[in-house]
Amino acid sequence: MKTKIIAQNVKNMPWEPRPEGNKEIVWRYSGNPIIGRNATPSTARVFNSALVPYGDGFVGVFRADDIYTMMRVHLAHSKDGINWDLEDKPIEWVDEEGKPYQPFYAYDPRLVKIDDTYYIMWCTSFGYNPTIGMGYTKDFKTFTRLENAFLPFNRNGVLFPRKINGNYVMLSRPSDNGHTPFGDIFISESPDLTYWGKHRKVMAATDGWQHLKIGAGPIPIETNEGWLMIYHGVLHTCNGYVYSFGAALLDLENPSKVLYRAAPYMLTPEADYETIGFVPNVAFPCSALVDTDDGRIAIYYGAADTHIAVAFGYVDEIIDWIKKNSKLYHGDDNIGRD
Ligand code: BMA
Repeated sequence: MKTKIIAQNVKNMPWEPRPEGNKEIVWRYSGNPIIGRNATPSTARVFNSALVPYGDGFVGVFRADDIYTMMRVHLAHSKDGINWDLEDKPIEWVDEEGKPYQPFYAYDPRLVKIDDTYYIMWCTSFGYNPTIGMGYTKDFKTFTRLENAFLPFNRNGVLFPRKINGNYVMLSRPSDNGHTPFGDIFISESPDLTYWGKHRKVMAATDGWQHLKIGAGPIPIETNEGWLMIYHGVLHTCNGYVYSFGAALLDLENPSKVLYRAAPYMLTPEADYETIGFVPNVAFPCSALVDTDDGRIAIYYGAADTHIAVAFGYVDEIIDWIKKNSKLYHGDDNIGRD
């Protein structure tokens, strides 16, 4: 392996080798979708979700829309990363004094381990408007909410897995209250996860599969080539939005700077479980596992707002592919604040 990866190592990776003759940069797991409709009595659909290695298996925070079509986040455990035990009740949050503090709704969670703490970001309701909710757990039993990171309207808050130049760093996508018809990726810093500032623009929606809006996906993966950022991009068709995903490399010390950005998508909805469902044509990645020894990667994505699916690849190949197909757009070259 050429690339050096600094991330939470996954030994017992869920994995399937590239099918013979497959030339795509990432390939779909043949057992997709791994979880879907009516997984528990209270949950109708389980999709955009995040997980990390934990103990001798995995733990995850899963987006589930319930039988009233409310957006919730539930805890789930797995031995192999493929078969999941999903709790029927949503995660119950407390505030920093230990008093119950439940969000009105919660969706599209991300999950990252920093030191001995697991941080969860999600799209939360703040005065019934969406913004980035944050909290942490050390044991997946008690979940403590922190201050909401940003003012409404915002979505797709993704914390980096370590401080950079002394500060926590978070990607986000300022938006509006509906099915937002715009959106670029921004980055903010905080010394303490309470006060956020030094906001910069990372990159903008451009053309083709990512012409309408973009949003960060899994926790960025640190490599010697830069931060590997997998993100979703949206195309507006006459039949609605199509969510694909692609990848870019961000500067290690200044991740508001895009080094390379692949022009084509990595994956666009093609399989039935991506094109048919509650919201057809959605592939929405929120999480990735990596084996830092051999660079295998498993990308978890929500499919058609109905199921969870997995795609596999190699970090080495993805980085080569990004560089070979890179096209930087106006706004990617660290204009920061203009
Ligand atoms: C976005 C979010 C995602 C969803 C996507 C497609 O705005 O709400 O949770 O997967 O739309 O419906």
